[in-house]
Amino acid sequence: MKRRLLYALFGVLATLVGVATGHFVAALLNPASSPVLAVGSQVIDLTPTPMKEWAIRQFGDRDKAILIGSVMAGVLLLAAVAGVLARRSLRLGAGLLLVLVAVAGFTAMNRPTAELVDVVPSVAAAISGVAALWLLDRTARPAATRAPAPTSKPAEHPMEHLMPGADPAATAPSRRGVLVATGALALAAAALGGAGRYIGRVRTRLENISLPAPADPAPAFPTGLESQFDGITPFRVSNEDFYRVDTRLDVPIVDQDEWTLTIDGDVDREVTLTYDDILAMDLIERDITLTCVSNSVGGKYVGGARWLGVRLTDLLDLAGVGTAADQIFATDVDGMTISTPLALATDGRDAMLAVGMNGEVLPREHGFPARVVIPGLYGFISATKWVTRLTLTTYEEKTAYWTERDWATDAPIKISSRIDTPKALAQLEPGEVVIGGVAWAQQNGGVATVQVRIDGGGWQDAELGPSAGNDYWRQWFYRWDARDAGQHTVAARVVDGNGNEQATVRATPFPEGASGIQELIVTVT
Ligand SMILES: Nc1nc2c(c(=O)[nH]1)N[C@H]1C(S)=C(S)[C@@H](COP(=O)(O)O)O[C@H]1N2
Ligand SMILES: [Mo]
Repeated sequence: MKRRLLYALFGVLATLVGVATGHFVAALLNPASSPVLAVGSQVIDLTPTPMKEWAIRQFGDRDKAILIGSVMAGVLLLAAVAGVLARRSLRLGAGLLLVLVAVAGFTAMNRPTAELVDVVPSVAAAISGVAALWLLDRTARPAATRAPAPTSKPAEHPMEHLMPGADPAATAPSRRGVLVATGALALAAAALGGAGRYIGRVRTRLENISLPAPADPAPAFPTGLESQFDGITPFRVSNEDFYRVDTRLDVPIVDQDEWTLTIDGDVDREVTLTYDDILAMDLIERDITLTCVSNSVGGKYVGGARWLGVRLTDLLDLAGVGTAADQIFATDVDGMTISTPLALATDGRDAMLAVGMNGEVLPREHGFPARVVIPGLYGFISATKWVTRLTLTTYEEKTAYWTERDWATDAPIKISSRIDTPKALAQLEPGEVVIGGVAWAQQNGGVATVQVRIDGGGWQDAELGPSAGNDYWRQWFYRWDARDAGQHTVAARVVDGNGNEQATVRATPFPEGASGIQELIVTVT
């Protein structure tokens, strides 16, 4: 029993060595070809929509960490089985390990943009994992049984070589040897894993790029309400704090000198532009609020930023759009696709291909070298990050990633408000309580009013913070005279410039965005 446990540990350790080696080699070649990431990404793509929804609801931002964790847990369980098998037969154990790596390698090679080199990390993982298992097995096996000396009498029982030898002193495995080998391999795995992460971080620095000034700059950015009231989301969300939603486990590392953007499909002439070509065009600067279809009412997948980029219509004009197309089918570096209704993207709104965010080079998390940003549409039908291709085509002809998963194709953002302060279930001192948050609408109406309702009474107008245009959210606050001790409900809604009120009907994020009124309970002490 004890030996079985020891061998289970061997299997796990050998696998960790393999995974760390694969991750390290991938960091040098192509981070996305790391066996763990390849398998994780595949799992994301294969996960049914309701389960994905559940994971986002359940785990929020940690959904990816939990996914990688679960994949690793599953793999390590199988690794332990491989170890136990290796006690009986090293070949069998190593065979199971190889099957595991083969699945990962196959997955890595199956990604749409995979190249032949992407198999290298998996091969490295296989070699080092099996070598580690062999080494561990060698140190743990009694000497006499490792290399059965040619004897006149062949073994009669297949298990005989596992039975205790005649001279226990000569054949007993050295406990120290096992300890040393285990320790050394654990260290090696940690070192390789750490080095892989370090290389990954170094490779993601973008310090040396400088962006040109906009030909069409945005006006000076007003001071937000966060300077007056604690707890209201900053009017502009920093790049570090900006929400991130995508199907990627790691951050794609795209070399701007190798990157190109191609505009093809139903066009007069196919156009391919380099990063420098884009930077040489007239750049516009705009304050635009981005939000995710997966945001629940009151949720955090929404943010305001200042974007720098070229007008989408300027790009499309270079290619000359034909008459048949009704969608822009965008493809990212990894082959992931997002489709946008052509009519909405070209109706005069400030749709752009962004290269800068909040005065900095577009961060890798948010789509470096370039991403699409379109006001008024949810990110999943507009905001393609790491974009490499815009294909003018029809919905009939081509189906994008989320369309295949039954999400809507036409999904304008729903007008909504969020209460940032007080927090749900807050305990409040009696007296004046500032209720505050953010609200957003469509560009044709903008946020006209935000209203607050206490304990189901009438809707009271809140005060709005400064405006940065209709494509951008507004902050708001309301001074509530909280006199009566006990529980109270606080609700908020937005009304847009066309008189449309935020919908009261509750809808889930799937398939075209959540709706309803956010209401929270607080206690006045
Ligand atoms: N390449 C790519 N672009 C993508 C996605 C993605 O998964 N892959 N997710 C989209 C979704 S659902 C949203 S809401 C926005 C989020 O952009 P952010 O992560 O910069 O906030 O990016 C969009 N662009
Ligand atoms: Mo999204």
